[in-house]
Amino acid sequence: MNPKILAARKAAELVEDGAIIGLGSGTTAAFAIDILGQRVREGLSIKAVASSRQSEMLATKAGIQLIPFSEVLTINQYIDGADEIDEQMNLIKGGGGALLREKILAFHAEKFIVIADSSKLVKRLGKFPLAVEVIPFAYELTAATIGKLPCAISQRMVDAKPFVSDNGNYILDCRFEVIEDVVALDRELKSIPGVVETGLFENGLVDLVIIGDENDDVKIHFER
Ligand code: A5P
Repeated sequence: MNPKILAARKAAELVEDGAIIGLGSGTTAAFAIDILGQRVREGLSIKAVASSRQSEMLATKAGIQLIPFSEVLTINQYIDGADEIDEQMNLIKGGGGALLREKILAFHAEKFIVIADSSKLVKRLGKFPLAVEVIPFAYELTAATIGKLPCAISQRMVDAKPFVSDNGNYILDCRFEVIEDVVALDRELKSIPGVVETGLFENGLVDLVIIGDENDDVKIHFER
């Protein structure tokens, strides 16, 4: 079976009746939304908030009730994928461009459950380009300053036009190859005016990492 489905299923099994769930973005999170939808049709009662317009649409299609943030007192579990997971359980996220909303949900969740296939496990972060969300105003200046860091930087494009996030911002993909200090780099990038958020999720945000592999095995790699 697809290892992403194995991880998504395991996470969906942890969801209990009455929970408020944060829905992540990307292909692995989409499997989780689909499986949660099946559980809802079988009688599970949950409410949800989503980290992207795409996931909102998937949740609606799956029959999961979405609620406005004004009604959210707590997010019991936030379930989302990752692009890279290092040995300390720091993450790179944002391959789908939803990093800002994802980080907001991960930060406020009681439990952040990361689901992925084993290809996402790396010794150190950095091969996957780090997404940095920037305000369109003067983004050329913002990009030039980020470009002074040891990374290859490119603006994310779709059909030869700038990719625009759900928040109306641009994404700069920064390939560092190796990120020595996750917290320091996140802080340094966010000290540049115009940078809204980075795809670096430090391990303090993460509570559980579930990995599916090619041998149909699913393992919990980290539990806080
Ligand atoms: C979306 O912005 C991302 O953070 C995704 O969670 C990440 O890119 C993982 O995506 P897949 O589950 O599609 O591999």
